[in-house]
This record gives sequence, structure tokens and C-alpha cells, in this order.
Amino acid sequence: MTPDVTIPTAVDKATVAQVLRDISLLLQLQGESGFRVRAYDMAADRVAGLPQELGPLVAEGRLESLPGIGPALAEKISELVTTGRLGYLEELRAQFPPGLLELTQLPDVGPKKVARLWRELQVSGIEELERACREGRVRQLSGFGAKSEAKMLEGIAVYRRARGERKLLGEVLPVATALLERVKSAPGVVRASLGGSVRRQAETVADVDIIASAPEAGPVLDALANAPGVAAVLGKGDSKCSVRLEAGDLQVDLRVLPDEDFATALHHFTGSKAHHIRLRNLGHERGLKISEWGVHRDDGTKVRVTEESDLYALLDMQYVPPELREDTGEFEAAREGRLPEDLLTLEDVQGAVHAHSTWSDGRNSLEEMARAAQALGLKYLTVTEHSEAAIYAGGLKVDDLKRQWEEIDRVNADVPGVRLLKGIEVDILESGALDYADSVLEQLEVVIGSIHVRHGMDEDQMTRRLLAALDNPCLQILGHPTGRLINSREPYPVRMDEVLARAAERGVAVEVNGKPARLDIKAEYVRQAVKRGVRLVVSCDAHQKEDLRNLAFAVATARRGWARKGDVLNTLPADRFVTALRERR
Ligand code: DGT
Ligand code: CA
Ligand code: ZN
Repeated sequence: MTPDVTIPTAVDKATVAQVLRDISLLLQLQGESGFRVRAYDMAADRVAGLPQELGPLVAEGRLESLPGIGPALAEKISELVTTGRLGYLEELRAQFPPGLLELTQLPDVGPKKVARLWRELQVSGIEELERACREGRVRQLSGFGAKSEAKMLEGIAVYRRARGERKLLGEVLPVATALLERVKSAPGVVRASLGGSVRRQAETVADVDIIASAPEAGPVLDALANAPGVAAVLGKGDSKCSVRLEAGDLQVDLRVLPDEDFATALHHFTGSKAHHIRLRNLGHERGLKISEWGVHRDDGTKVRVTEESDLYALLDMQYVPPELREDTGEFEAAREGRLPEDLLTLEDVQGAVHAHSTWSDGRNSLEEMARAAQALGLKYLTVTEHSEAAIYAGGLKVDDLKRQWEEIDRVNADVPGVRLLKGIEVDILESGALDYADSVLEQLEVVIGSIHVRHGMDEDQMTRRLLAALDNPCLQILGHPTGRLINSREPYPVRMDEVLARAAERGVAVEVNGKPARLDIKAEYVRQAVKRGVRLVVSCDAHQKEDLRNLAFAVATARRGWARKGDVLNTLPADRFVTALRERR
């Protein structure tokens, strides 16, 4: 390589060292342990310890002069430094689910353990490991016990604390709801509700706020302080109690007030702060002082507010649902009567989109998935396994797919009231082409196209890749369009405005994925999509029957993006849903 043809990028030596360590880990996940693994680890240390940056060494072809860097390593480092990418790393990565590397960051969890957790329990990320430990599934593996489960849970808490992470709504909400039920059944309680970011259904939350009304606060506060799973009582006063839970190191604040103050307190502790500031200003213009303590006139007398809706009525505006209280235009709309009154609700959703079964990387059989959907009152479920290119996820060959249709027919005959739709989550390849031929895709009722590999492309390349996929007349739904994993993977760079515009133009529906770590597309993009007239689906991205409940988080995200029932295709009955998906442009 001559100096004048290589233009080193801004890839610094710390990044290169990290990539080399990742390769070592990925090789170990593959079961390698010997010389190659050590070579990458040692090279990582060497690179990290260099006094100078790598650019000049690469440009001058001097990498191999470093001890421990042979021709193969030198070639990979050059590729990374000059192009910003490394094909070999991407190939290795494609063989494993994205959350697997992060698992190796947990204390006492090495690549060997991670490989077994993945192969034997399909655990592919921290949330799944946490759930597997809680459900006592890890102890069923040979060599693991109840003790290792407890240690891993502790390790997960330590890891998250160290990263100062906010928690996923999907992890917190079940715990929060259980505590709310406990509070509701405490002596004397009149009303009780979740508040704060949990009630606004934010993507991530710092803590849980609960507001309750009762003539006497004491017994209600005790109910929280003595709740199962409380690790410590952080503080307890006349009207407030804060505890820390064992599960997920989560803090819960409970406030108890007389019922006449409930609505204003609930409103206050629901937030957001930004919404409050606007509301208070509006009140001020009308001679009303709105605060944590209620609404007061200038002369100090208190205004009666029984429900939150009374508060908005006092300000001559429409009621604003908690999910919209972020000061992102809801005031203007609510004052002009433009706030949608038919925001999507979970009850509107007739069928669940995006489910995997044991045919690819799911944990439950098709029949188990169908029965679970039926129990939730769903009318249909789209079976969308991975396609062939998704190697790590057990992607289906075309022959497998055809055999699956026979099983779907059988389950549909056996399980009344719910219909499995024949679909696929087909990989969008690097070129933007879909992983199956049109002749196969045309036979399916539901075609979701998603990106699972090659996340490292730049914004131009990625945008072109997605636009090409949208131009394919077989694509019906664009799956998790930005590829992000909250707290662990950034979205890939892509010009979403162009993608959404093309989706609208071509009539491709866009997925609002309800998996708690994905929530993809996010609420801001939902709002842009709705404005552009993009059709949406809310999905559960289920890999086991419990995940069907992810639909609630997709609905929350859609609501935060101001989506109405009519914007979402799976509010339609099955036949009309399938027909609507085929209406491509
Ligand atoms: P989080 O906990 O960070 O996920 O987000 P929030 O919104 O739940 O925030 P949190 O728990 O600190 O407070 C709950 C609500 O209480 C918040 O949304 C609005 C209200 N609040 C708390 N502190 C203030 C404040 O200093 N000023 C105003 N106006 N409201 C506040
Ligand atoms: Ca909060
Ligand atoms: Zn996917």
C-alpha cells in the first residue's frame, strides 16, 4: 500500500483495540479458544498501548513492524483504519444476535457461558437473561444453579448502575402495576394511579411514581414499605414513602393525599415538567395559580378539581392524555380543538403482527402462540419467521417455509377464534434486495422486510438500501426501520425523512415495534409518518408467547406519536388487513 492511495479515517486506536477484542469474543462464542483468540487479545493490548495513532503507520505500511502483528492482522487493521469498516467483523457479527456481545460484559459471564445460554435457552440479550434468571430457567442447565442465577441478577444490576442507565418501560411496567394493585387494596384507598414517566409511557424511566388518595395516609404508606420485593425503605414521612426494590434496583415513590387533592396531585406528578410550565402560564393568564397543591384563585380560594379533565376545561382546552404531555405541540392543538380524540388504544388492535416460533428463533410452538393470542382476545397473529440470510436466528429455507404452511393450516383448524397468517420477516440484504425470490414472497399473506446484518453502512448507503427495499412491490411492511436497541445499540445512520416519504409514496406500511428494547420506529418518527400519511402496524416482535404483551408498548409508542386508530392497519379484521397490505403503489 502506498501512502498516496490511502486516506486514513478518524478511527482511533481505542476503537481498533475494541474491534480486535470484539473479534476475540466472537471467535470464543463460536467455540474457538486457542492461538487465534490470544492473537487478537494481544494485538488489542498492543494497539491500545501504542504511543502514536495508527493512521501514519497504516499509510506508511509499517503495521507489521509492530511485534505480534502479522500480515493477516495488519490487513484487517488497515481496512478498518482506511474504510472505517471491517468486513470480517461484520461477517462474524452476522452469526450472532446483536445483544450477545454485551452479555459478555457482565461480571463473571464469559463467552463460554454466553454461548451456552444462547444455544440452550435462546438468551440473546441482557433483558432476556434477566427474565430467564427470574423464571428459574438458567438453573435447569447443567453446571448452573439457583446461586448462579442470583449472581447473574446481581451482576446485571451492577452493570446497569455503572452505566447510569434509565430502565426500559417494558421491564418496569409489570413491577409498577403489581405495586399499584397492592396500594389500591390498602385500607381506605379511594383512588390510586401510576404517575411520572411511567404513566406518560416514556421509552425509559428513572423511577416509579404512585399517587393515591385515602383519608389516612399511614396504612397506605405501610402497604408499600412492607411490599414483597422491597430491599430498603429509603424514606417515610406523613404523606410520602420511597423504597428501593430488589428487582432491577428500582426506586418507587408513593404519595398519599386526601381525595379532593387527588386529581391535581396526579396531574402534577405525571408531568412532564415542560408540559407543566406551559399549563401554569396559561393558568396565570386566567388568574389561576396551578401547583403541586392544587389550583388557587388570586384571592387564595381553592378551585375544585375532581378529575384531570376539569383542569384542562378550566383552561378552555381539550383534555390531553398523559402520553402527549411533552410540550411538543399539544397545547396549540388542544386549544384549537385539533387534538386527536381517537388515538389508538390497545382495544382497537385486532391482530398482532410479527411473531416467531420454534420454526426459527422463537421459544414456543405455533399452536402455543395461537392459543396465547386467543387468550388475549386477538383475532389473528402474523407468523413471520426469519429468512435464510438470518443465520443466527435459524432463518428458514423456502422448503421449510412450505412445510410450515401445512402446520399453520392444521393449527388454524384446531384453534378456534384466532387465525395464524402466513408471513415472513425477510432480510433486507446489503443491496436492498429481499432474501427470497418474488415468486416465494407473492405466496405469503404478510411480508415484513427488516435489516439484521451490515449495520455499519454509512447514511447514504443505508438510505439507498432501504429505499430500494421500499421499491420492491413484494415488501408490505418495513420492520424495525432504524435498528436501534435502547441502551445498547445506536440506530444505524439513515435519512428517515426520505424513507418515510418513500413508504408513503409506495404504500408500504411501517412497523412500530413494541419490543421494549426496540420501540422502533420511535414516537417522533411515528408523528412524522402520520403527518405524511404513512400506514402503520403495531407489532409485538414475539419470540415467545409472553411477548404478545409487547403490543401494549407498540400502542404506547404509537399514541406518543399521535397515531389514530385509522392510521394503523392491524386495527382491521384479518381479511381486510391482508387486502390492505397488498394495496401497494
Ligand atoms: P423520570 O423519573 O426521570 O423518568 O421522569 P419523570 O417525569 O417521572 O420525573 P420525576 O419522577 O422526577 O417527577 C415526576 C413528575 O413530577 C414530573 O414529570 C413533573 C413533576 N415534577 C417533579 N419535579 C418538578 C419540578 O421541579 N418542577 C415541576 N414543574 N414539576 C416537577
Ligand atoms: Ca419518575
Ligand atoms: Zn427483526
